[in-house]
Amino acid sequence: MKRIVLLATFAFSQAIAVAAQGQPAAMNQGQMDRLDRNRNGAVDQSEYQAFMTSAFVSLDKNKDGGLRSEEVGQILNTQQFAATDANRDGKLTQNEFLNRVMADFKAADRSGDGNLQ
Ligand SMILES: [Ca+2]
Ligand SMILES: [Ca+2]
Ligand SMILES: [Ca+2]
Repeated sequence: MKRIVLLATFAFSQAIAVAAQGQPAAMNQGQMDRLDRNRNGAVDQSEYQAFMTSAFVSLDKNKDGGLRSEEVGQILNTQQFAATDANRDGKLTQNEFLNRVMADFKAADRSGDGNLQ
């Protein structure tokens, strides 16, 4: 069960990275490098959060401060959207989005040192 969650969240993060940068490839070393702003070879929580905050803004095409299913239809399926929409109002706020992706970060950080590498 835990393994399935990790795989799903990793795919989710990759999809966000691709969507934000408009490139038709999975998250690769070049994209990891872009997240790694201080070039220490690891992506820490603040780097990841900064990236995801900008991803939220670029995904919010109509600039209403929320993501509706049609805005993220290419990267989230119905189940993933529902899992992220904590208050079930059909819209992802920046808080809901960041809560989800930062939980993904912690899940992906298997060593628990606050860095992804
Ligand atoms: Ca870093
Ligand atoms: Ca929107
Ligand atoms: Ca919501």
